[in-house]
Amino acid sequence: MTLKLYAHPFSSYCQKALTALYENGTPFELRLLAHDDPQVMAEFAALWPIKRFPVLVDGSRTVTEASIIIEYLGLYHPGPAALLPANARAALEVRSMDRFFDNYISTPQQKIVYDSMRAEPERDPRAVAEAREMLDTAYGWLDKVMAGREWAAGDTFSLADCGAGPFLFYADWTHRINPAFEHVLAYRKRLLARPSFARAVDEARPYRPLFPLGAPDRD
Ligand SMILES: N[C@@H](CCC(=O)N[C@@H](CS)C(=O)NCC(=O)O)C(=O)O
Repeated sequence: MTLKLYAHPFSSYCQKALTALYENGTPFELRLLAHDDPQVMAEFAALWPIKRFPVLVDGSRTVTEASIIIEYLGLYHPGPAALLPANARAALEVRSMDRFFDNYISTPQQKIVYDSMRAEPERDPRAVAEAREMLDTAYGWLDKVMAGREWAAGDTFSLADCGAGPFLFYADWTHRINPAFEHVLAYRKRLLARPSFARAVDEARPYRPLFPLGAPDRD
């Protein structure tokens, strides 16, 4: 039975799951979440009332949360690239970096973007300032870590890199990475050159005008 991914190509969390699927050449059907397709939107809402995407459907099983989708794929549809090491101690480092990118890069980045989409009186400048501060702190911490690593958890591309690609991509568009953080910038470049993530970025190009802060003319 074909795997179905309810997703949108411009979404960072969907790109995280897509990168994992592309790393392993895993076949799937994209159920494109588009407001002019009420059938897909209704299927999605019925599957996951929380309405956050991506969502993976494998037969009668519904899998939510990008990290869990990637772990699920490794367990039930493994390919040549193990995105989570079999060794539990090595896996802990991968999961720890995955949490870092999710909580301290993506979460503040989304906060800034979502705030910009609100009407002026509903905006929260203090929360936005804190989110920008968090991004600067996170970039600084990551710069030290990446000084000695090729990929997020070491020498091998992993689950953590699947999230790092889209999250650093949009974080830099949202709150520019200071050029002094050369290791973060070099890592972001390596991610953009990785064929799996490069494909996700290319597929999302037509949607760049949707970026609420205005997409920069790069990447
Ligand atoms: N914790 C979820 C987060 C997913 C998420 O925030 N997805 C965004 C798209 S990038 C979304 O569903 N946005 C819709 C909304 O906020 O209403 C995961 O890891 O998959």
